[in-house]
Amino acid sequence: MKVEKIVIRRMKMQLKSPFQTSFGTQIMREFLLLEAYADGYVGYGECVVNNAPYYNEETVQTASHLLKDFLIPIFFDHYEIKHPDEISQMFLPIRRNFMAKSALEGSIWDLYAKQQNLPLATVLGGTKKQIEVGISIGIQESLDPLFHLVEDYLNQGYKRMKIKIKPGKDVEVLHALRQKFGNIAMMADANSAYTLNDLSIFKELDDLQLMMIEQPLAYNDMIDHATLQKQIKTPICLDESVCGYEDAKKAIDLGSTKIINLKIGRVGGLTETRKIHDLCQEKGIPVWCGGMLESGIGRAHNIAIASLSNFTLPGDTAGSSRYWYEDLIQPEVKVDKDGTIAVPTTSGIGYLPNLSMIEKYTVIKEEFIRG
Ligand code: OSB
Ligand code: MG
Repeated sequence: MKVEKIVIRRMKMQLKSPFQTSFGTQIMREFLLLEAYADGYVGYGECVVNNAPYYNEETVQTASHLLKDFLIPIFFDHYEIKHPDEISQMFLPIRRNFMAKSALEGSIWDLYAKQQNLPLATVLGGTKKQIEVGISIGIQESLDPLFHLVEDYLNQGYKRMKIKIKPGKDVEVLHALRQKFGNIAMMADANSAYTLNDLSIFKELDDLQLMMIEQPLAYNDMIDHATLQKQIKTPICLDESVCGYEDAKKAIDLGSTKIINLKIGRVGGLTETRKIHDLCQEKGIPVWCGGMLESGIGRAHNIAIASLSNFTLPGDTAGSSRYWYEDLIQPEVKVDKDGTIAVPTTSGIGYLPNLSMIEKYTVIKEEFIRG
């Protein structure tokens, strides 16, 4: 495969409603879309960064710098590639910047699958025909709107409710949901808002039969999470702390995590995600696919990877309409009444780009042609 041209688009899309986590509130999504051109095919990738470095250290600016000045030149230096697995090898000398790397790799995976005339899910080794999905619900001002959201999402079929928490909005909120909705599948995501001094809060949460608690402690910690896990029954699920295969291995060996939320962008791409998936399968650690409020392009990549067999828990890949008035793909991602999304059976990501929508939400478009 010889890629002739890469296009980076800086995108700006407004969410239907603000999304609040313990690190802030988001209404505008600013991210990058990548297009890779070869032999009449176009591969699409999404760089799931934000305009501010609150979830991880990357931003739209740092990712476009890395892509333009390092990753695309390195990629173009290689005359031809046979398989997308080669890309993470090429990028090894560049430290971290996982979301930037993942975006370019993702566009090449889509391109590769299209050239093979196979679904991306299939070339990744996915076997499931549909994936089970839950939904991630942001922090709400009061209980009433939260009750309405949960009721609505349960009616839509979502298989588990993930409730964002922060100090002051935790035990009481989750307890109220248990009382109102009974035995629903429910978990919490703290996005690193607590420390080991909050042990009493985690002990109270232990009585609420949560499926898991996601990233309760520091974004880069593994030691304190292991200490905490020894003292609570609720399984800990790491998100922010796992930025690659080595992290996953260490976290599992230390006992810092019993479940892993896998995000393609956070770990540097599909190749790395699959390696972590295989490791977890070997070690008996279930995984599920997280989200970064993606457009349809990134969402389609999530659906493809979630078709692998050790994605045994419902993920955060909700339908397009949960986020967007209009999405960048056709058809939009739809969640069936039974809380599943059908894995596409057409080639590549399996959804067509909606070119007029992509143009509409493009702020800056830059082209890079192989020299
Ligand atoms: O921690 O999983 C997270 C969104 C942005 C940044 C971090 C997270 C999230 C979500 C939303 O929980 C997942 C989604 O619906 O895409
Ligand atoms: Mg999370």
